[in-house]
Amino acid sequence: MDKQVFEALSAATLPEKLGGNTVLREKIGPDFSRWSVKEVGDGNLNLVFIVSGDRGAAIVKQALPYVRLVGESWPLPLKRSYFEYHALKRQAARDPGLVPEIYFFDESQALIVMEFLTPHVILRRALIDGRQLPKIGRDLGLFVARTLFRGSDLSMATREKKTDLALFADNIELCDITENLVFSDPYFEAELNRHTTPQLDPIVAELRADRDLKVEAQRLKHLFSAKAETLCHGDLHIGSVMVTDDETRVIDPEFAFYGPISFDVGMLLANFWMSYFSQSGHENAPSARDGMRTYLLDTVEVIWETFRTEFAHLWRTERNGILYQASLFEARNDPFGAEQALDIVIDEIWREMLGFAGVEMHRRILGLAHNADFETIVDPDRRAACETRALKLGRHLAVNRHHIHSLKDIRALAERLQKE
Ligand code: SR1
Ligand code: MG
Repeated sequence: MDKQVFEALSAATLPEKLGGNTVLREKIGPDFSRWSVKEVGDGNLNLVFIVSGDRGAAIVKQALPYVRLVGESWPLPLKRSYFEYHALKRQAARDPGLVPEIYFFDESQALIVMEFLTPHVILRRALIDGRQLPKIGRDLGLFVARTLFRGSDLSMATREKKTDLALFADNIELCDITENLVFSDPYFEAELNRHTTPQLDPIVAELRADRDLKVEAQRLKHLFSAKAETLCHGDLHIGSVMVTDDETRVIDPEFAFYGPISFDVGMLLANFWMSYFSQSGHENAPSARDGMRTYLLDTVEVIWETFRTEFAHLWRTERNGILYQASLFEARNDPFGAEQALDIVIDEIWREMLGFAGVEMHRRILGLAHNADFETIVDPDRRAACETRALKLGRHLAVNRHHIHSLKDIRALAERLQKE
């Protein structure tokens, strides 16, 4: 295969194009004429193939030079594959076992060959189906704490961090997508917006006229663009997580960038709250999914508590970067100084995290990129009822984030909205 000229693969061309690759032959089987290939990509951007053969299987993920969801009219650079590769490498080092193993990366073809996860399914699909996964709360809480702490100035050597910051600073186009699609478009009549439920028109008009909400969304955008604190996954929704009852894997960090620690945490929790409100659109009888709803709110609490506890543990045991150096406090024989600083740092993450969660809930209903939790609810009245509750909680989180002090309060509001 010509290393210089990019060529999009298809199920038909893949065996011949990649059949000479020694890594693939070893993983899949030496005779590529016996490989079977299935394109399974259902995301917004890329091609994803499962390639299987006599020896085993692998995933081949290839970026396209445009946004798959929209088409060639929206070009998007292939280099996102390079950022995904580098992010996966760093995440594997920072929280071993939580991301798929990479077998091979070809920069010119924007192609990553990686472990085929089976019998894993996408977490979003599992939650729509009403499945309760016992390990995800703890696994995801640890993942965010470890990757976000260990990718920051709290942990990294300053030269290494600044070099890495420069590397990921070039992921401009994908940050641009988030800057527009998450923080701005939902709050005015942007061209790409689509809300598929006309019953939402009145609340959409209300939100777009809400000055406090728009100001908060821009303050959050300011944090997103300016607070280069750590290497974020950048698109940590429940479609970026694959699960079995025993295993959790985080995939797809092509939106990786240096941003606020709170960003990934907020995106993740928002997706559990949306799943919570979508459940009544998938149940056959009222209260049929009460257990699932309780599980989802419990999982939010497990994620946050695990994140907080692990972050505090890493703060006490691995704080070797340029921030809040232990020597600063120890020299003064002040063991409580670092604990006081930790409380302040966690409190700031909490307040930012709530805001990011709020705008993520809005953009998945009002913007371009929707999620299947709501989209697969066939009855538009039921869908509108579910989406309205999510929009209301999102508004509360974004606007009142400085006055919300516990997940118990958010739980009470979510349960109240659910009964409306
Ligand atoms: C044009 S890309 C739309 C969305 O898909 C990705 O998964 C990100 O969430 C992005 O915002
Ligand atoms: Mg993705």
